[in-house]
Amino acid sequence: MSTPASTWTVEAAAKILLEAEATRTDRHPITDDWPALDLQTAYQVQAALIADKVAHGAKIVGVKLGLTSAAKQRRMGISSPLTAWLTDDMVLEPGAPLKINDLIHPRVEPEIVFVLDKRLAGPGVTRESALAAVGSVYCGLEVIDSRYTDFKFTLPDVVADNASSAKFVVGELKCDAGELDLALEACALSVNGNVVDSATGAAVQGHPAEALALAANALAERGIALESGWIVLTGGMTDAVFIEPGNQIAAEFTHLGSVAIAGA
Ligand code: 0L1
Ligand code: MG
Repeated sequence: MSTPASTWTVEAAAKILLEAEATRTDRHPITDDWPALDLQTAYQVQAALIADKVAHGAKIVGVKLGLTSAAKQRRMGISSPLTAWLTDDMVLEPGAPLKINDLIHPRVEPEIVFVLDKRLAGPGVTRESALAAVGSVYCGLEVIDSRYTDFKFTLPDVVADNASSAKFVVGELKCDAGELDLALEACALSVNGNVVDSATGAAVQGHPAEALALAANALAERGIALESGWIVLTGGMTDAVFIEPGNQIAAEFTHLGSVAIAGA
């Protein structure tokens, strides 16, 4: 039985999404029952959900951008990028297996990852000022696991769901962002050794530092700055691929090294 629209609140929506994650049960979009859920309220749901995780011991380690590439926007049918939170319990160490049964229907996507060595606060952040706050750059893989059936959602739904966040792994090769042309940095995504997709950093808003600037300026509208030491996932460069037990998903970059996840 669905909850009547009149009884929905930010806290109720956050609780339902947290339960879906904890019980590994997918559900229909919240906007099916609560059509009035707008973007601003969806970010409040996201904040409530993260506050609950922090209250239970999780630590914020950074932010992620979602839907920053045309490949991702086309697949999800949503043309606006969004921001969400990374917590320490999402970190997957390089080489650690991904336990598929801990998740609902995980997919994996390659990303360019920044680690900041300066605080970055909008508004007015540009690609150049964003890059000046970056300490190092890495390759990465994000595991997304929408709490919505078949990854079908509207923009407010996915924002409320912390942008389908589940896990992420950061590659071991540390690079200097100033020494690379990240728009030209190429990535080949493979499943069990077969390349299934490829992209360059230009796929991410023209340059991954544009995505970082976008995050800083968007978060500033909510009074939030990016802190020194934070990790920033700049968004999936290609469409995401499903991962199953026994599968190995790998991303090989031209200069940023390579990173892989094995499904167990
Ligand atoms: O990096 C991304 O674009 C993640 C988007 C999150 C939404 C999704 O694809 O489920
Ligand atoms: Mg992503």
